[in-house]
Amino acid sequence: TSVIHLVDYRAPAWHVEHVELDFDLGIDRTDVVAKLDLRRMANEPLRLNGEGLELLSVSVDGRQLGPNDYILGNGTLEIAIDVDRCVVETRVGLRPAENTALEGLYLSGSRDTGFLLTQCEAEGFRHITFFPDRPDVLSKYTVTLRADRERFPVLLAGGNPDGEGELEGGRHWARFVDPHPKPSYLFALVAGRLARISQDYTTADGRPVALHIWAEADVIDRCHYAMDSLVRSMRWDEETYGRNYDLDVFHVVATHDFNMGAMENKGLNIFNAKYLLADADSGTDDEYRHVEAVVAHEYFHNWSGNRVTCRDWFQLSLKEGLTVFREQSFSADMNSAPLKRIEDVALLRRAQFPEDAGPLSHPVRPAEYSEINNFYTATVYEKGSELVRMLAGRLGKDGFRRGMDLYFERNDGDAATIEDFLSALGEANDIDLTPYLAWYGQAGTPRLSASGQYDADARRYTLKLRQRTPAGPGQAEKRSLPIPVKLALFATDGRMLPLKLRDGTGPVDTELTVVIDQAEATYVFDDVDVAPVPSLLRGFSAPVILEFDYAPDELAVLLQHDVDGFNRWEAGQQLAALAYDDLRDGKQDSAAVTAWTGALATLFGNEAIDDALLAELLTPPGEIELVERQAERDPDRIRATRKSLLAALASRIGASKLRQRYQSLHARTTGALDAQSQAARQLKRRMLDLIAAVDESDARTLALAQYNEAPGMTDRLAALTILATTSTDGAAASIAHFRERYADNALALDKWFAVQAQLPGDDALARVQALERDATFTLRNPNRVQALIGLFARANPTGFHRADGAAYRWLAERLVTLDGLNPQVAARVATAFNGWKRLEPVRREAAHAVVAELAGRSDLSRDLTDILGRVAL
Ligand code: DPP
Ligand code: ZN
Repeated sequence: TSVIHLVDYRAPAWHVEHVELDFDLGIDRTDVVAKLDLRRMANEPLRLNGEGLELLSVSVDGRQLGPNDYILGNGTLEIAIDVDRCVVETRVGLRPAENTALEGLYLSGSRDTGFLLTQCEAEGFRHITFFPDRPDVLSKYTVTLRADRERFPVLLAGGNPDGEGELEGGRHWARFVDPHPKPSYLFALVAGRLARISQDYTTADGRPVALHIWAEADVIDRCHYAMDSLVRSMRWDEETYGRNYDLDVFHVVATHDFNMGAMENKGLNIFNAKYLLADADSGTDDEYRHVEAVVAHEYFHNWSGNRVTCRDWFQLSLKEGLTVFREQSFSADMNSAPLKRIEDVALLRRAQFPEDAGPLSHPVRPAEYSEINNFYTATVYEKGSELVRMLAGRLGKDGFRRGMDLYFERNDGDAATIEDFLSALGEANDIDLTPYLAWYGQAGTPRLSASGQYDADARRYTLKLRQRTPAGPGQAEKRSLPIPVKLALFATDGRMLPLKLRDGTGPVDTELTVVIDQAEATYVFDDVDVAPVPSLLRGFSAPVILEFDYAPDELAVLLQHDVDGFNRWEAGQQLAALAYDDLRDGKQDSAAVTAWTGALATLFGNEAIDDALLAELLTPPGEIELVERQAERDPDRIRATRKSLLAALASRIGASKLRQRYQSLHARTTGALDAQSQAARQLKRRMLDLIAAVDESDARTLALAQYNEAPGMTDRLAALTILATTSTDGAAASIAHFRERYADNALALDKWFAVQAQLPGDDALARVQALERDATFTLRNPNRVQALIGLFARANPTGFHRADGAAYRWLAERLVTLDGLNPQVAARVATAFNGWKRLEPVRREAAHAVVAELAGRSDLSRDLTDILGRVAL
């Protein structure tokens, strides 16, 4: 397979100023006529990308070409042209119903009732027509759709509507004009029977906009929360960044068949139903928050991605990291900022740190790729967002806004690079941000080691910081990066100490940020009147792993007193990890175990603490994060040790107190969506988990009642999970009931698969195999595949990593079948093998055999081959 390198970038040889697309739509057969208005930029033949297209005709300036007038092959149509401007017209045939890869034009749902839609990012447009399918070719689009009126009553494309009418034979047409030049990956169309909800909106700069959310009739009533989120997102972007929407209509469409979460096509966002539908009966609290976040994310792309797009796919994080950052800030403003930070960092640690520690590790801006679809990763998205957060922190609120204004102004209507972004932010503030470029080019999670020394006589505290990034694929030597470390010093009684940094400028405060940009740095604080406990990397000020040799009682001080909500939680996580290590080594009553359980027992009795924060504090790191801390992983041992950690906490608090708290929360449980009600449900769920750790049968009794009385999905699913994890037999009736009750609700059924896919232990594989035989399971639906196979492989360590390797062999078989249907989804599931090298020897050997065998095959897609090739190295 060919590898594409960032250093080989060359500007496009031809621009497409304007494109006219004409679709004659049908499920089995769609014809596409594309008329490209071309302008030469370099002395090269015209090369258009095209894959899987049946070429029917091609003409240049009205002259039909014969097969000897062009070269067709290897995914390109090459035409030698000797003028500088011309119009090339191609006519191609497509077969949407046969498209199981869900890239290009395809059918969602059944032949009788489903609808047609497109997915073009990253390189799907070349499956629709011949085109220079690269993000730095920006064109104005005019799109005409024609179809049978009865079968396809709704016709949508991006841009503003520009006429519609009747045709002969029961057919009709609709035209759309997009005045904003855009790259081909932002093209979209939708055609079929869809219902809608609508709302009028007026932008801050006075433009009336019609907002429409479309979905199949049976789910349209579940789109109201998405509409509400959309309106709040639009206002927020006006208020926070001064960005207004720029078309007369904005469409959002829900589909059950989608490879990604959602897609920001200009004026026509398309969503995986999972991130658009939300109703109290079938959506959990988490899902409401996800809908709010993803609706905002895709809307925010209209500026960070669409108006200013990426020069090439290496710059993907330019739009994704930035948009995730914008989305996270929005969610923090809508909900609780510290809780949002905890959630985001937990995700980074669960998804990005492991990715960056294995063979699939890559920089936020990769230097090379063979299949770009495999770079829609946690690194590009979540770590990319952390980099923007560091820059925003460096510039401050007003400075960051100034920089963003300049970035949008300079690059509007253009395709930009990470350098363009940094230079706009920097120049608007007279600050040189180029040192931060190194973060974009260097993979791996930096380790920041810190040590402190207090000199009581001199009343001086000396803090030493050292940084080091481990070697990774293709990068043996790592450089030092600028790492902002926000810090404070606490006295053991919880007082924050004034910080008088020697040689520091700035006023004396209780919190400050130092930036270490060398391998080592030393900071001296004067007039420190007691030996302090440092609170470092507050708010998670940089995406690094902090190593500081805290004594358990020092962490307990921070857990009790830190006013930075994130660091308070973090102190608890660190302390829990120390307690975990002790329990693993058989030290039941160690200082760490006592300090962790003791501090939490005290917080548990503190009425002032918010229910949601308490629930987070009472949750130790998950199995996946704990796995990352071990040199050689044995999932069974990790699970057992984590269970005893929970048991130690539960018995320290006391079963009766847990039960009491559970009952009082349960008594006031409603299905309401306000923050307090959600927090109560979350804490209740923690109570149930903790009760289960000391008294499974009591937990089951409570869970069964909770399942039966649940006012909504959050309580119902939490109860089902407890029932199923504490006793699979005892849960059979509830599992059957759930299956029956939600038989017609695809997203709820996904949860039914997901709960069972994650049940631990040796029976897990057999259970998953039985679930594959359920009438509703299909490899053709990405959500269903992720719910069962994806979660089993990624989120069920004891089940997937069976010592006999049976689950590895089973997954390999499924990957091959899945690859024949949908390469993108197969490749994503295959990333579950990323960590195989750090398994204990027996499992490692079993995984290796499977990975090597798969990687040696020559009949797999480029997507899957790329992942396997890198994982096997
Ligand atoms: N649709 C994906 C996202 O918004 C890729 N652009 O992140
Ligand atoms: Zn995005």
